Amino acid sequence: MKVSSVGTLTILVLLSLAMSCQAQLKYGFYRGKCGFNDVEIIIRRIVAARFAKDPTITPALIRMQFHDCFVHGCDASLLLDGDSSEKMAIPNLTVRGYDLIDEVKDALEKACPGVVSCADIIVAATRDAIALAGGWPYAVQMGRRDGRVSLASNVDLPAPFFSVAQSIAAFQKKNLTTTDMVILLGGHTVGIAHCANFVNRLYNFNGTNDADKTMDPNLVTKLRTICPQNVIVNNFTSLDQNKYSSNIIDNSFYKQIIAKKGILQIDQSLALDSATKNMVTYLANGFNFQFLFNNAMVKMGAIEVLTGTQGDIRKSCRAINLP
Ligand code: HEM
Ligand SMILES: *[C@@H]1O[C@H](CO)[C@@H](O)[C@H](O)[C@H]1NC(C)=O
Ligand SMILES: *[C@@H]1O[C@H](CO)[C@@H](O)[C@H](O)[C@H]1NC(C)=O
Ligand SMILES: *[C@@H]1O[C@H](CO)[C@@H](O)[C@H](O)[C@H]1NC(C)=O
Ligand SMILES: CC(=O)N[C@H]1CO[C@H](CO)[C@@H](O)[C@@H]1O
Repeated sequence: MKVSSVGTLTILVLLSLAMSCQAQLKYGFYRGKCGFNDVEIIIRRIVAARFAKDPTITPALIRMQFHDCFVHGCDASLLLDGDSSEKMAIPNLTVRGYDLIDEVKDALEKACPGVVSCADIIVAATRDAIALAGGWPYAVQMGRRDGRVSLASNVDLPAPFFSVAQSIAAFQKKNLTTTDMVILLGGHTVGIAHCANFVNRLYNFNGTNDADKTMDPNLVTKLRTICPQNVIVNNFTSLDQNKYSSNIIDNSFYKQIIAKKGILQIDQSLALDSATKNMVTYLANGFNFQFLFNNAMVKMGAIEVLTGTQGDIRKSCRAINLP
Protein backbone atom coordinates (compact mmCIF):
# COMPACT_ATOMS: atom_id res chain seq x y z
CA MET A 1 0.00 0.00 0.00
CA LYS A 2 1.29 3.44 -0.89
CA VAL A 3 1.81 5.98 1.87
CA SER A 4 -0.89 8.26 0.49
CA SER A 5 -3.50 5.50 0.48
CA VAL A 6 -2.53 4.54 4.05
CA GLY A 7 -3.09 8.19 4.91
CA THR A 8 -6.45 8.21 3.17
CA LEU A 9 -7.39 5.01 4.94
CA THR A 10 -6.42 6.51 8.31
CA ILE A 11 -8.51 9.58 7.62
CA LEU A 12 -11.45 7.41 6.57
CA VAL A 13 -11.15 5.29 9.72
CA LEU A 14 -10.90 8.38 11.94
CA LEU A 15 -13.84 9.95 10.14
CA SER A 16 -16.01 6.89 10.54
CA LEU A 17 -14.98 6.63 14.20
CA ALA A 18 -15.92 10.26 14.74
CA MET A 19 -19.22 9.71 12.98
CA SER A 20 -20.02 6.58 14.94
CA CYS A 21 -19.14 8.34 18.22
CA GLN A 22 -21.47 11.18 17.37
CA ALA A 23 -24.12 8.68 16.40
CA GLN A 24 -24.00 6.63 19.58
CA LEU A 25 -25.83 6.54 22.85
CA LYS A 26 -23.82 7.63 25.88
CA TYR A 27 -23.88 7.32 29.63
CA GLY A 28 -24.49 10.67 31.31
CA PHE A 29 -25.54 12.16 27.98
CA TYR A 30 -27.52 14.98 29.64
CA ARG A 31 -24.85 15.93 32.18
CA GLY A 32 -24.35 19.70 31.98
CA LYS A 33 -27.02 20.07 29.28
CA CYS A 34 -29.86 21.21 31.56
CA GLY A 35 -28.36 24.06 33.55
CA PHE A 36 -27.84 23.03 37.14
CA ASN A 37 -30.54 20.38 36.88
CA ASP A 38 -29.89 16.66 36.81
CA VAL A 39 -32.20 15.27 34.14
CA GLU A 40 -32.10 11.71 35.44
CA ILE A 41 -32.97 12.84 38.98
CA ILE A 42 -35.95 14.86 37.73
CA ILE A 43 -37.24 11.78 35.92
CA ARG A 44 -36.64 9.49 38.89
CA ARG A 45 -38.50 11.77 41.32
CA ILE A 46 -41.61 11.87 39.17
CA VAL A 47 -41.59 8.12 38.56
CA ALA A 48 -41.15 7.47 42.29
CA ALA A 49 -44.06 9.77 43.18
CA ARG A 50 -46.30 7.98 40.68
CA PHE A 51 -45.16 4.53 41.81
CA ALA A 52 -46.09 5.42 45.40
CA LYS A 53 -49.67 6.08 44.23
CA ASP A 54 -49.86 3.42 41.54
CA PRO A 55 -47.31 0.57 41.44
CA THR A 56 -48.85 -0.70 38.19
CA ILE A 57 -46.90 2.07 36.50
CA THR A 58 -43.98 -0.41 36.40
CA PRO A 59 -45.59 -2.96 34.05
CA ALA A 60 -47.15 -0.10 32.08
CA LEU A 61 -43.73 1.43 31.36
CA ILE A 62 -41.96 -1.88 30.67
CA ARG A 63 -44.57 -2.69 28.05
CA MET A 64 -44.37 0.83 26.67
CA GLN A 65 -40.62 0.46 26.09
CA PHE A 66 -41.18 -2.89 24.35
CA HIS A 67 -43.88 -1.52 22.05
CA ASP A 68 -41.94 1.64 21.27
CA CYS A 69 -38.66 -0.12 20.52
CA PHE A 70 -40.15 -2.99 18.49
CA VAL A 71 -42.04 -0.71 16.12
CA HIS A 72 -39.84 1.66 14.12
CA GLY A 73 -37.11 1.68 16.80
CA CYS A 74 -36.92 3.42 20.20
CA ASP A 75 -37.97 6.82 18.84
CA ALA A 76 -41.11 7.56 20.87
CA SER A 77 -43.21 7.03 17.74
CA LEU A 78 -45.61 5.11 19.99
CA LEU A 79 -46.41 8.34 21.86
CA LEU A 80 -47.66 10.32 18.87
CA ASP A 81 -51.40 10.95 18.86
CA GLY A 82 -53.39 10.58 15.65
CA ASP A 83 -56.21 8.61 14.13
CA SER A 84 -53.89 6.15 12.44
CA SER A 85 -50.78 6.38 14.67
CA GLU A 86 -49.11 3.36 16.29
CA LYS A 87 -50.98 3.72 19.56
CA MET A 88 -54.25 3.12 17.74
CA ALA A 89 -53.16 -0.32 16.50
CA ILE A 90 -54.85 -3.23 18.21
CA PRO A 91 -51.91 -4.52 20.28
CA ASN A 92 -51.39 -1.02 21.68
CA LEU A 93 -54.87 -0.51 22.95
CA THR A 94 -53.95 -1.51 26.49
CA VAL A 95 -50.58 0.23 26.65
CA ARG A 96 -50.76 2.67 29.57
CA GLY A 97 -48.59 5.32 31.17
CA TYR A 98 -48.74 8.03 28.49
CA ASP A 99 -49.79 10.57 31.14
CA LEU A 100 -46.69 9.83 33.24
CA ILE A 101 -44.49 10.54 30.21
CA ASP A 102 -46.38 13.84 29.70
CA GLU A 103 -45.79 14.76 33.34
CA VAL A 104 -42.05 14.10 33.06
CA LYS A 105 -41.86 15.97 29.75
CA ASP A 106 -43.61 19.03 31.26
CA ALA A 107 -41.15 19.13 34.15
CA LEU A 108 -38.15 18.79 31.82
CA GLU A 109 -39.42 21.44 29.40
CA LYS A 110 -39.66 23.80 32.39
CA ALA A 111 -36.13 22.96 33.50
CA CYS A 112 -34.55 23.12 30.03
CA PRO A 113 -36.76 23.44 26.96
CA GLY A 114 -35.98 21.35 23.90
CA VAL A 115 -33.21 19.28 25.45
CA VAL A 116 -34.52 15.87 26.54
CA SER A 117 -36.12 13.54 24.01
CA CYS A 118 -39.32 11.63 24.65
CA ALA A 119 -37.54 8.46 23.53
CA ASP A 120 -34.99 8.88 26.36
CA ILE A 121 -37.76 9.64 28.84
CA ILE A 122 -39.42 6.27 28.10
CA VAL A 123 -36.18 4.35 28.62
CA ALA A 124 -35.09 6.25 31.77
CA ALA A 125 -38.54 6.18 33.38
CA THR A 126 -38.83 2.43 32.69
CA ARG A 127 -35.43 1.85 34.28
CA ASP A 128 -36.52 3.76 37.39
CA ALA A 129 -39.85 1.93 37.60
CA ILE A 130 -38.06 -1.42 37.41
CA ALA A 131 -35.79 -0.56 40.35
CA LEU A 132 -38.82 0.52 42.40
CA ALA A 133 -40.56 -2.83 41.88
CA GLY A 134 -37.85 -5.15 43.15
CA GLY A 135 -35.59 -4.96 40.13
CA TRP A 136 -31.98 -3.92 40.37
CA PRO A 137 -30.82 -0.39 39.51
CA TYR A 138 -28.91 -0.01 36.25
CA ALA A 139 -27.40 2.68 34.10
CA VAL A 140 -28.87 3.44 30.68
CA GLN A 141 -27.21 5.23 27.85
CA MET A 142 -29.06 8.19 26.39
CA GLY A 143 -28.99 10.48 23.42
CA ARG A 144 -31.98 9.09 21.52
CA ARG A 145 -33.87 11.50 19.31
CA ASP A 146 -37.58 11.49 18.56
CA GLY A 147 -38.99 10.21 15.28
CA ARG A 148 -41.52 11.91 13.05
CA VAL A 149 -43.34 8.87 11.72
CA SER A 150 -45.97 6.82 13.53
CA LEU A 151 -48.24 4.53 11.56
CA ALA A 152 -50.61 1.93 12.90
CA SER A 153 -49.83 -0.03 9.75
CA ASN A 154 -46.18 -0.37 10.89
CA VAL A 155 -47.24 -2.28 14.00
CA ASP A 156 -46.39 -5.95 13.56
CA LEU A 157 -45.74 -7.00 17.12
CA PRO A 158 -45.67 -10.70 18.03
CA ALA A 159 -49.09 -12.03 19.06
CA PRO A 160 -49.84 -14.03 22.25
CA PHE A 161 -50.72 -17.13 20.21
CA PHE A 162 -47.40 -17.12 18.32
CA SER A 163 -45.34 -20.30 18.46
CA VAL A 164 -41.87 -20.08 19.97
CA ALA A 165 -40.40 -20.33 16.46
CA GLN A 166 -42.52 -17.42 15.21
CA SER A 167 -41.59 -15.38 18.24
CA ILE A 168 -37.87 -16.14 17.79
CA ALA A 169 -38.17 -14.90 14.21
CA ALA A 170 -39.85 -11.67 15.36
CA PHE A 171 -37.04 -11.00 17.86
CA GLN A 172 -34.37 -11.93 15.32
CA LYS A 173 -35.70 -9.18 13.03
CA LYS A 174 -34.65 -6.78 15.81
CA ASN A 175 -31.26 -8.49 16.18
CA LEU A 176 -32.30 -10.02 19.49
CA THR A 177 -31.32 -13.63 20.21
CA THR A 178 -33.46 -16.46 21.53
CA THR A 179 -31.81 -15.94 24.92
CA ASP A 180 -32.68 -12.22 24.84
CA MET A 181 -36.26 -13.21 24.02
CA VAL A 182 -36.61 -15.65 26.92
CA ILE A 183 -35.19 -13.04 29.32
CA LEU A 184 -37.34 -10.20 27.97
CA LEU A 185 -40.51 -12.25 28.18
CA GLY A 186 -39.61 -12.40 31.88
CA GLY A 187 -41.08 -8.88 31.82
CA HIS A 188 -44.32 -10.83 32.26
CA THR A 189 -43.27 -11.25 35.90
CA VAL A 190 -45.35 -8.10 36.47
CA GLY A 191 -48.58 -6.78 35.06
CA ILE A 192 -51.80 -8.18 33.73
CA ALA A 193 -53.49 -9.69 30.71
CA HIS A 194 -57.11 -9.18 29.69
CA CYS A 195 -59.38 -12.13 28.90
CA ALA A 196 -59.31 -11.42 25.17
CA ASN A 197 -55.64 -12.39 25.10
CA PHE A 198 -56.00 -15.88 26.60
CA VAL A 199 -59.69 -16.89 26.54
CA ASN A 200 -58.92 -19.01 23.47
CA ARG A 201 -57.09 -21.39 25.84
CA LEU A 202 -59.98 -21.90 28.24
CA TYR A 203 -62.94 -23.53 26.43
CA ASN A 204 -62.22 -24.67 22.91
CA PHE A 205 -58.49 -24.57 22.45
CA ASN A 206 -57.41 -25.19 18.89
CA GLY A 207 -60.70 -26.96 18.09
CA THR A 208 -60.39 -29.51 20.91
CA ASN A 209 -63.60 -28.43 22.66
CA ASP A 210 -61.55 -28.35 25.84
CA ALA A 211 -59.02 -26.17 27.62
CA ASP A 212 -55.36 -26.05 26.60
CA LYS A 213 -53.87 -29.26 28.06
CA THR A 214 -50.68 -27.43 28.88
CA MET A 215 -52.52 -25.29 31.46
CA ASP A 216 -52.85 -26.42 35.08
CA PRO A 217 -56.52 -27.55 35.56
CA ASN A 218 -56.96 -25.46 38.72
CA LEU A 219 -55.84 -22.42 36.81
CA VAL A 220 -58.33 -23.27 34.04
CA THR A 221 -61.12 -23.34 36.64
CA LYS A 222 -60.04 -20.03 38.12
CA LEU A 223 -59.71 -18.30 34.76
CA ARG A 224 -63.10 -19.58 33.59
CA THR A 225 -64.76 -17.66 36.42
CA ILE A 226 -62.86 -14.52 35.46
CA CYS A 227 -63.49 -14.94 31.73
CA PRO A 228 -66.91 -16.49 31.00
CA GLN A 229 -67.37 -18.17 27.63
CA ASN A 230 -68.85 -16.12 24.78
CA VAL A 231 -69.17 -13.01 26.92
CA ILE A 232 -67.06 -9.98 26.22
CA VAL A 233 -65.65 -8.80 29.55
CA ASN A 234 -62.91 -6.39 30.40
CA ASN A 235 -61.65 -8.68 33.19
CA PHE A 236 -57.98 -9.50 33.63
CA THR A 237 -55.55 -11.56 35.66
CA SER A 238 -51.89 -11.35 36.69
CA LEU A 239 -49.33 -12.60 34.21
CA ASP A 240 -47.33 -13.92 37.19
CA GLN A 241 -49.79 -16.10 39.08
CA ASN A 242 -47.66 -16.26 42.23
CA LYS A 243 -49.85 -13.88 44.21
CA TYR A 244 -46.95 -12.84 46.45
CA SER A 245 -44.88 -11.62 43.53
CA SER A 246 -47.39 -10.59 40.84
CA ASN A 247 -46.09 -7.03 41.04
CA ILE A 248 -42.43 -7.78 41.73
CA ILE A 249 -39.57 -8.03 39.26
CA ASP A 250 -38.20 -11.48 40.04
CA ASN A 251 -37.78 -14.90 38.42
CA SER A 252 -41.09 -16.31 39.64
CA PHE A 253 -42.58 -16.03 36.13
CA TYR A 254 -40.27 -18.89 35.06
CA LYS A 255 -41.26 -21.02 38.04
CA GLN A 256 -44.92 -20.43 37.22
CA ILE A 257 -44.61 -21.48 33.60
CA ILE A 258 -42.74 -24.63 34.63
CA ALA A 259 -45.74 -25.30 36.92
CA LYS A 260 -48.09 -24.95 33.88
CA LYS A 261 -49.36 -21.60 35.13
CA GLY A 262 -48.50 -19.41 32.18
CA ILE A 263 -51.36 -17.10 31.17
CA LEU A 264 -50.44 -16.35 27.57
CA GLN A 265 -49.90 -19.22 25.17
CA ILE A 266 -46.45 -17.86 24.22
CA ASP A 267 -45.44 -17.73 27.91
CA GLN A 268 -46.44 -21.35 28.49
CA SER A 269 -44.75 -22.46 25.28
CA LEU A 270 -41.39 -21.13 26.48
CA ALA A 271 -41.33 -23.78 29.19
CA LEU A 272 -42.16 -26.57 26.74
CA ASP A 273 -40.32 -25.84 23.50
CA SER A 274 -36.92 -27.50 23.09
CA ALA A 275 -35.45 -24.19 21.86
CA THR A 276 -36.19 -22.39 25.14
CA LYS A 277 -36.95 -24.79 27.99
CA ASN A 278 -33.36 -25.18 29.21
CA MET A 279 -33.04 -21.43 29.48
CA VAL A 280 -36.34 -21.31 31.39
CA THR A 281 -35.06 -23.91 33.87
CA TYR A 282 -31.83 -21.98 34.29
CA LEU A 283 -33.66 -18.72 34.99
CA ALA A 284 -36.18 -20.37 37.34
CA ASN A 285 -33.35 -21.80 39.46
CA GLY A 286 -30.92 -18.91 39.23
CA PHE A 287 -30.42 -15.76 41.22
CA ASN A 288 -29.44 -13.34 38.50
CA PHE A 289 -32.65 -12.75 36.55
CA GLN A 290 -32.76 -9.07 37.51
CA PHE A 291 -29.23 -8.56 36.20
CA LEU A 292 -29.93 -10.37 32.93
CA PHE A 293 -33.24 -8.55 32.51
CA ASN A 294 -31.54 -5.17 32.92
CA ASN A 295 -28.97 -6.02 30.25
CA ALA A 296 -31.69 -7.20 27.90
CA MET A 297 -33.70 -4.01 28.47
CA VAL A 298 -30.58 -1.96 27.66
CA LYS A 299 -30.10 -3.96 24.46
CA MET A 300 -33.76 -3.52 23.51
CA GLY A 301 -33.44 0.19 24.31
CA ALA A 302 -30.88 0.58 21.55
CA ILE A 303 -32.94 -0.85 18.67
CA GLU A 304 -32.84 1.41 15.61
CA VAL A 305 -32.31 4.60 17.61
CA LEU A 306 -32.02 8.03 16.07
CA THR A 307 -28.98 9.96 17.36
CA GLY A 308 -26.87 13.01 16.62
CA THR A 309 -28.77 15.30 14.28
CA GLN A 310 -31.35 12.72 13.22
CA GLY A 311 -34.97 13.25 14.25
CA ASP A 312 -36.07 15.90 16.74
CA ILE A 313 -36.41 16.75 20.37
CA ARG A 314 -40.19 17.01 20.50
CA LYS A 315 -41.80 19.84 22.47
CA SER A 316 -44.79 17.66 23.29
CA CYS A 317 -44.39 13.89 23.30
CA ARG A 318 -47.79 13.57 21.62
CA ALA A 319 -47.08 15.63 18.51
CA ILE A 320 -44.28 16.30 16.05
CA ASN A 321 -42.84 19.81 16.21
CA LEU A 322 -44.39 22.41 13.95
CA PRO A 323 -42.04 23.46 11.16
C1 HEM B 1 -43.62 -12.61 22.02
C2 HEM B 1 -43.57 -11.45 22.65
C3 HEM B 1 -44.69 -10.88 23.47
C4 HEM B 1 -46.03 -11.05 23.37
C5 HEM B 1 -46.81 -11.90 22.38
C6 HEM B 1 -46.63 -10.26 24.43
C7 HEM B 1 -47.99 -10.15 24.64
C8 HEM B 1 -48.56 -9.50 25.70
C9 HEM B 1 -49.98 -9.44 25.97
C10 HEM B 1 -51.05 -10.06 25.10
C11 HEM B 1 -50.15 -8.76 27.13
C12 HEM B 1 -51.47 -8.47 27.84
C13 HEM B 1 -52.03 -7.12 27.47
C14 HEM B 1 -53.39 -6.92 28.08
O1 HEM B 1 -54.21 -7.82 27.98
O2 HEM B 1 -53.64 -5.84 28.65
C15 HEM B 1 -48.85 -8.36 27.60
C16 HEM B 1 -48.62 -7.64 28.73
C17 HEM B 1 -47.38 -7.22 29.12
N1 HEM B 1 -46.20 -7.38 28.42
FE1 HEM B 1 -45.92 -8.56 26.83
N2 HEM B 1 -45.65 -9.65 25.13
C18 HEM B 1 -44.46 -9.99 24.58
C19 HEM B 1 -43.21 -9.55 24.97
C20 HEM B 1 -43.00 -8.63 25.97
C21 HEM B 1 -41.73 -8.01 26.24
C22 HEM B 1 -40.45 -8.23 25.45
C23 HEM B 1 -41.93 -7.19 27.30
C24 HEM B 1 -40.93 -6.28 27.98
C25 HEM B 1 -39.75 -6.63 28.34
C26 HEM B 1 -43.31 -7.32 27.70
C27 HEM B 1 -43.88 -6.70 28.78
C28 HEM B 1 -45.21 -6.80 29.14
C29 HEM B 1 -45.75 -6.26 30.37
C30 HEM B 1 -44.96 -5.59 31.49
C31 HEM B 1 -47.13 -6.50 30.36
C32 HEM B 1 -48.15 -6.08 31.40
C33 HEM B 1 -48.75 -4.75 31.00
C34 HEM B 1 -49.71 -4.15 32.02
O3 HEM B 1 -49.86 -4.67 33.12
O4 HEM B 1 -50.33 -3.14 31.68
N3 HEM B 1 -43.94 -8.18 26.86
N4 HEM B 1 -47.90 -8.81 26.71
C1 LIG C 1 -29.39 -5.65 12.69
O1 LIG C 1 -28.01 -5.69 12.43
C2 LIG C 1 -27.68 -5.41 11.06
C3 LIG C 1 -26.19 -5.63 10.88
O2 LIG C 1 -25.47 -4.95 11.85
C4 LIG C 1 -28.12 -3.98 10.74
O3 LIG C 1 -27.85 -3.69 9.39
C5 LIG C 1 -29.62 -3.87 10.98
O4 LIG C 1 -30.05 -2.54 10.76
C6 LIG C 1 -29.97 -4.27 12.40
N1 LIG C 1 -31.40 -4.29 12.56
C7 LIG C 1 -32.01 -3.72 13.59
C8 LIG C 1 -33.49 -3.82 13.61
O5 LIG C 1 -31.41 -3.15 14.51
C1 LIG D 1 -53.51 -27.34 16.84
O1 LIG D 1 -54.04 -28.38 16.05
C2 LIG D 1 -53.26 -28.71 14.90
C3 LIG D 1 -54.03 -29.75 14.10
O2 LIG D 1 -54.55 -30.75 14.93
C4 LIG D 1 -51.90 -29.20 15.37
O3 LIG D 1 -51.10 -29.53 14.26
C5 LIG D 1 -51.24 -28.10 16.17
O4 LIG D 1 -50.00 -28.55 16.68
C6 LIG D 1 -52.12 -27.67 17.33
N1 LIG D 1 -51.53 -26.53 17.96
C7 LIG D 1 -51.31 -26.45 19.26
C8 LIG D 1 -50.71 -25.19 19.76
O5 LIG D 1 -51.60 -27.36 20.04
C1 LIG E 1 -64.87 -10.79 36.42
O1 LIG E 1 -64.09 -11.58 37.31
C2 LIG E 1 -64.66 -11.81 38.57
C3 LIG E 1 -63.69 -12.63 39.39
O2 LIG E 1 -62.45 -11.96 39.47
C4 LIG E 1 -65.97 -12.56 38.42
O3 LIG E 1 -66.57 -12.73 39.67
C5 LIG E 1 -66.89 -11.78 37.51
O4 LIG E 1 -68.06 -12.52 37.28
C6 LIG E 1 -66.20 -11.49 36.19
N1 LIG E 1 -67.03 -10.63 35.37
C7 LIG E 1 -67.85 -11.12 34.45
C8 LIG E 1 -68.69 -10.10 33.71
O5 LIG E 1 -67.90 -12.29 34.16
C1 LIG F 1 -59.15 2.97 20.05
C2 LIG F 1 -58.59 3.27 21.39
O1 LIG F 1 -59.16 2.92 22.40
N1 LIG F 1 -57.40 3.89 21.40
C3 LIG F 1 -56.73 4.27 22.61
C4 LIG F 1 -55.26 3.90 22.51
O2 LIG F 1 -54.55 4.38 23.64
C5 LIG F 1 -54.66 5.76 23.87
C6 LIG F 1 -53.83 6.12 25.05
O3 LIG F 1 -54.15 5.39 26.18
C7 LIG F 1 -56.13 6.17 24.08
O4 LIG F 1 -56.23 7.56 24.25
C8 LIG F 1 -56.92 5.75 22.87
O5 LIG F 1 -58.28 6.04 23.06
